[in-house]
Amino acid sequence: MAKFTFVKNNQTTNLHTLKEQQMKTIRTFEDYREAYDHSTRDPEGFWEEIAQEYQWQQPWDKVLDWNFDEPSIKWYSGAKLNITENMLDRHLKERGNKLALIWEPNDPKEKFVRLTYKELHEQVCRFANVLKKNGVSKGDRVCIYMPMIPELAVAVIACARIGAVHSVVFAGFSAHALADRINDAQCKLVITSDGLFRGAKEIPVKRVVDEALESCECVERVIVKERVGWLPNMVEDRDVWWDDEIKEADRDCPPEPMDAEDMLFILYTSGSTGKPKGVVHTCGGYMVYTGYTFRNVFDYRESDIYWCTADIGWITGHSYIVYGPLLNGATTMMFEGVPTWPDPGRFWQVVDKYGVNQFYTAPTAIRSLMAHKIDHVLSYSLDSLRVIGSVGEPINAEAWNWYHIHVGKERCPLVDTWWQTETGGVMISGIGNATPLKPTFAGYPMPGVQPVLLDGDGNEIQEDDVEGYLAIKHPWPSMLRTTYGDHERCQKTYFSAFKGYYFTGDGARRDKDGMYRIIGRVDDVINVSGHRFGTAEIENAINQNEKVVESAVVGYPHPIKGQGIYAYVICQDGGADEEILKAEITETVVEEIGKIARPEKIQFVRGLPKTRSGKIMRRILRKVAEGEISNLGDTSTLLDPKVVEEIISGADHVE
Ligand code: 6R9
Repeated sequence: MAKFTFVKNNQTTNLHTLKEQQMKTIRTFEDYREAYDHSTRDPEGFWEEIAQEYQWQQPWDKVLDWNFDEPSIKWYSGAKLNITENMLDRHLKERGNKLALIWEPNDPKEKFVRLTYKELHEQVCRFANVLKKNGVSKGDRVCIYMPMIPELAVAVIACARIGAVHSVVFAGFSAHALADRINDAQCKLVITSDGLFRGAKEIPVKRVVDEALESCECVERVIVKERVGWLPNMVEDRDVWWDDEIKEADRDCPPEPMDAEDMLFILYTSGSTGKPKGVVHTCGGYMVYTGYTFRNVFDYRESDIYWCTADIGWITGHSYIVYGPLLNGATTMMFEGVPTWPDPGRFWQVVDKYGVNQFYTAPTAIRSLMAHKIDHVLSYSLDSLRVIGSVGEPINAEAWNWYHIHVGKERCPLVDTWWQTETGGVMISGIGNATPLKPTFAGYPMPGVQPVLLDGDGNEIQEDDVEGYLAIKHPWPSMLRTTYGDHERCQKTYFSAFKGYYFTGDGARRDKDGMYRIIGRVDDVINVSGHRFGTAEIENAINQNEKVVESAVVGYPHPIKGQGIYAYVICQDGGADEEILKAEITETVVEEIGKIARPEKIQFVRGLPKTRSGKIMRRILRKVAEGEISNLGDTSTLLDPKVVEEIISGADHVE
């Protein structure tokens, strides 16, 4: 049982009924249809109306200006705003004493933290002043490499307060990966912690930053929050403690006026090519879209307690732990721990402890819990839950049913939310109780989203009950604007495969009811436990090992992770022990990217199936990894078909 009892919001307000009527809220299928029709008939009018809910320092001249060729996308041009004014200041009068943030620590025996809107506002303003004092001003990039502690959210919002661009890097990435991201964005300052707790483990964080900074000349200052109580090495004239700095900071920090199209943040994500790219989101459109989708997808009501289990290091944490909920004056939870520690009932214990109303997690977490005794779920009531959500990867039927039956008790709608780092917010998804549920289907597009299925030639497939490449036809407010420092890359990656469309990289099916089911990536991106990796990125890492001559990586179906990483590796001769070599290669990947990218299987081969022009035929490697060797397709274009036989005989396939 929880040692600390939790008292729900002590300030409730009747004003919300009035507010809800004023705000565009979807409660029924009729509401959805109406909103969707409006949004396609008159996209600008639709998004203009939604935008009016917010506080703007100056109105826009034009709602939308766009072309998908360059691409150039501008929402609310001419307008000025500060997103944090809408997340904090705007709520102070009515919701000042309402809880903004609840933090549940890794260890259930440690005390949780609660911050009201007033308290969060004060923390943010103080830390924003700390940033200023340490030389950060509007437009500067700040890297945040922190565990899931309240200061991570404070740091993110404080950057937005002063117009600094945050680049949050998930604290599981290696020093090497961190350095690449810091250098790419030319960050001036890094915010981190001494260490972090994860289940039974304590992990050094500052040490990783120190190592990364050996190759980052741009960083002038590091701010360190104490979490585990270690005494890290503090570099003179560079490193300062969060607690020392914030003590002296003023609690007053006016929000920096930002243009709607000024950069709000950069978030790195993997694509088909080797180097992760910095996806850029801007202030105005991101605010309007994340606020709108949060409220509707999760059927959010004023006194709800909302919990998304993601890490703020990923887009889900940005949009649906920090920005979306706070824009709506909601109470959002942050969880530092893992689903299976101290036991596999942790999620459900926390749901009961706080009376969580919306619970949002990833299929991989569900699958890892399904592997344990059902008693871990059944011993909790879960009565408070009203909506449950899924994100990050396709949810298979078994996981969908388990989640729906045992967690949602067949009473809560299960919203399967399809979206991407690049889309900023949820694109295709169930909407609370308003839209119909269909297992393993994400469902209908959100208002304002115009998905199409394309055939290989880029023609729109008009019929239903078909599969195709998933693309989007019209801009929505929170779409990416560019990839940091390399606009051409943005154009090539997303806007050149099919002219006139944003291409998602996913394949999808549309059924006879017009509902969408996401099949998965159609490019060289592997989705491991909801984390994206490019095959080239992992190959580059493996090739850093001096014994490796060449490698090829593919994804294969994995029962818990969704996809696992299967690496085919050519090593130099030398008769080294295979197990030792495997361990060394794994270590190289951990150093280059992080533990989350560890290959599940490594097979040593003497050659790779290549075409005469030297291209690796991954299709064949994928089939071998899946154990589908009876159906390899056409291998006649291979330079040396014998290679395939050898690979099959040594394969470590999945049964
Ligand atoms: C939000 C997020 C994006 C990729 C995306 C797709 C996969 C995400 C999904 C889903 C099926 C869902 N994906 N949600 N596939 N159903 N509900 O995860 O962003 O990390 O950028 O990943 O994840 O393949 O293209 P991101």
